[in-house]
Order: sequence, then structure tokens, then C-alpha cells
Amino acid sequence: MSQPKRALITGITGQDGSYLAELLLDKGYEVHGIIRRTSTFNTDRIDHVYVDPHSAEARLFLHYGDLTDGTMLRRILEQVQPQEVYNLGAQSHVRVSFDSPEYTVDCVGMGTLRLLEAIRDYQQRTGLEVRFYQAGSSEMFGKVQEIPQTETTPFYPRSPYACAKVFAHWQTINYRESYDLFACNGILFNHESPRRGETFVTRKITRAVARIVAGQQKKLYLGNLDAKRDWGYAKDYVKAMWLMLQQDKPDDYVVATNETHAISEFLDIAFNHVNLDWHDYVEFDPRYLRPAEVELLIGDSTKARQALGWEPSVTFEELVHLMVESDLEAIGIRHGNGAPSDIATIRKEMLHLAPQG
Ligand code: NDP
Ligand code: GDR
Repeated sequence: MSQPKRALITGITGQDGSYLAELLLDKGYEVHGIIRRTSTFNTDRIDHVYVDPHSAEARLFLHYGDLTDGTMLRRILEQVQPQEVYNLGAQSHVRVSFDSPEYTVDCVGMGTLRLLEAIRDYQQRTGLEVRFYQAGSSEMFGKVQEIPQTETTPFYPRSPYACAKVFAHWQTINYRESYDLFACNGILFNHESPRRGETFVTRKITRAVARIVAGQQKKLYLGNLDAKRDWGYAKDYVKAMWLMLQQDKPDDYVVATNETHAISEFLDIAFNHVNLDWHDYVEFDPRYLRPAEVELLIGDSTKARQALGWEPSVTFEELVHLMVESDLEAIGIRHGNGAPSDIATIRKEMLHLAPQG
């Protein structure tokens, strides 16, 4: 019997890491993830796929490590001997990166370089190929140079986070060209889900909707409501990561829905879903403004659609409904007919609610 493929994921405890781990386990991979030592458990998003490593069925293994610690990265790489490495670990909050620029750049920028260096040495020493995925971001486009944004749109990063991602992007290309590494950059536009961190604007809104309905919160404080984002569903986006590493040649791809929406549109759909008007609840707090804002992002994912056969499966409206429903469930309130928060049920419910004729 052939050995299962082994993948190593940094950032496995995050939104994307958890969906990617599920996807790879479904495909029969042995999955290894790097987690940070914390004083309380931080594995909520992957607990449902975790099996005690003493069990013969175990195919998910966790290793303590950190992108700021190159020695640990090398050690884990030697131990795991993965065929694929997905670099998803990051201090990924743009606003926080202004407060903590040195750490953000160390983890996001230098962390990627440390990992690339470790892979380069490992590959040269063993002769074994390691395919590498770098979690690039639409934030790299920053101040709009071109609409929509494609793989050839110039970068104009507007935060320490985005600057570090640009550095990581170019390092990835350099390692591909210098050392013949199978290294790909995904340039992923915003993607969300019920597992999205609670301080990103989408989840902050859907969680607040549920808490307002439950009487646990009266107001929702937000910053700039005019910013526009190209929002997709995280579960769709991790498929694109995997597809990139299955191609004959390494390349870079924009992954996006090709639609943009203002935060106020997200608010409309989320609050309307529970028959509330967001204007009655949302207050402005300048604390949530950024020193420099990215006003408009809209991707053109034609290349990924044509070369990878990838496409998004969930619409913007479905995504908002999915997230609101999930937060209502989490708080113990079941909206409408008590439907669970899966996409098939959301679709049925939307058809039912759609104005007839
Ligand atoms: P999350 O913030 O949900 O997850 C980030 C992950 O990185 C967590 O597992 C976190 O661990 C880990 N991490 C943080 N710091 C370090 C460190 N120093 N060393 C090792 N691991 C660390 O992000 P997402 O899942 O949303 O995003 C995944 C990747 O994709 C990130 O690199 C992000 O920048 C990028 N990206 C995300 C987009 C999005 O819309 N979601 C769009 C484009 C790019 P812990 O749980 O311990 O905090
Ligand atoms: P973003 O996501 O910065 O695009 O980065 P976020 O949800 O944080 O912000 C989106 C837009 O909403 C505005 N905004 C607020 N944002 C937050 N977090 N909180 C608020 O209260 C608030 N009010 C308004 C922001 O100003 C911004 O314009 C995400 C991250 O996942 C990155 O890691 C990833 O690279 C990019 O998406 C693509």
C-alpha cells in the first residue's frame, strides 16, 4: 500500500488552517500542523478532526512551533518530511499590525523567509521535493492602482501587515526562480466563514446581530463603513490553495469572487436577516479606523478559474446568512424554522423568503 501524502500547515488553528486540514484529511493526507504554546487551549477550530495520536486512526498531528523561531521550523520539517507545506500562519489583523509592526513583520515577512530557507536546505540535502504555498493577500494591492486587481496589478501596501506580505510574496518568487522550488503565491481576497476571528468586521457584525437578538448587546461600534471588499467563503478558498500545489508548474494566482460590496451592504443583509435595521444599533468609534485605509478591493480571478478550474460556490448574500445563522445557533437562538447553519439549508430558506412573482 502506498504511503499517504504528508502536508505541513502553519496557522492550522486559524480559520483557513482548520478548513484546509479538513480538506486534506478528506483527501487521505497525513496532516501536520504547527501550533503555538498557549496557557489555554487554542485548538477549538480543529478539535472535531483531532484524534488521539496514540490511536492507529490518527492522521492529524500537532507540533509546537512559531514562525519567529527558525530552529523549531527546521526541526519540524526534518521530523515531518512533508511533500507539501502551506504557510498560513500570521498575525493577520491589519489594524493590529499598526500597533505591533515589528512583531507582525517578523512573523509574516521573516517567518516566511525562515520557512523558505529551511525548505531550501532540506530539499537540497535530501533531494526530496517540497511544494510550498504562501498565503498572500489582496491587502498587498492596498491603494488602488487598477480595477479589478489581477496577478499583474502593481502592489501598493498600506499597512505593516501588507508590507510584510509583499516581502513574503517576492521571497517566494525568488526561491522559485533561484532554487527551483515549487513555490506558489495565492493572492487571496477576503474570505469569511462562521470560523472567522471575532475581531474581523464580518464576524464582528454577525456575532453582534446574534447578541443583540439575545439581548446581550445594545450597540455595535464600528470604524469606516465605506470600505469595499471582495468577500468569499473560506471553505472555497482553501480548495484553491490545494489546487495550486497539484499543477505541473508553480505559479501565482488571484483568488476572488470578482464582486465588491461595502460594509454597509453587509450590515443591511445581516440585520435584515433578523428583521432589524442596523442604523438603530451601529455607532461610530474612531478607534477602529486605520492610519491608512484600503478603500476598494475587487479581484479578477480569471486565471485561477481557467488554470485551476476553481470557482466560488457561495454568493455574498448566502455567506452573510450563513454567518448570522451560525452565530444565532452558537448563542442558543435558532432563527426562523430552526434551520441549522449549513449552506444547503440557507439556500432553501433564501428561496422561501425571496419575494414571489
Ligand atoms: P487567522 O488569523 O484566523 O489564523 C492565523 C493563524 O496563524 C493562527 O493559527 C495563529 O495561531 C497562527 N499564528 C499567528 N502568529 C503565529 C506565529 N508567530 N507563528 C506561527 N503561527 C502563528 O488567519 P486566516 O486563517 O484568516 O488566514 C490564514 C492566512 O491567510 C494568514 O496568513 C492571513 O494573513 C492570510 N490571508 C487571509 C485572508 C482572509 O481573508 N482570511 C485573505 C488573504 C490572506 P493562534 O491560533 O495561536 O493565534
Ligand atoms: P481586512 O479585514 O482589513 O480587509 O483584512 P477586516 O475585516 O479587519 O476589515 C475590513 C474593512 O472593515 C473596516 N472596518 C472594520 N474592521 C474591523 N476589523 N473592525 C471594525 O470595527 C471595523 N469597522 C470598519 C476596516 O477599516 C476595513 O476597511 C482581512 C484579514 O483577514 C487579512 O489578514 C487579509 O489579508 C485581508 O482580509 C485580505
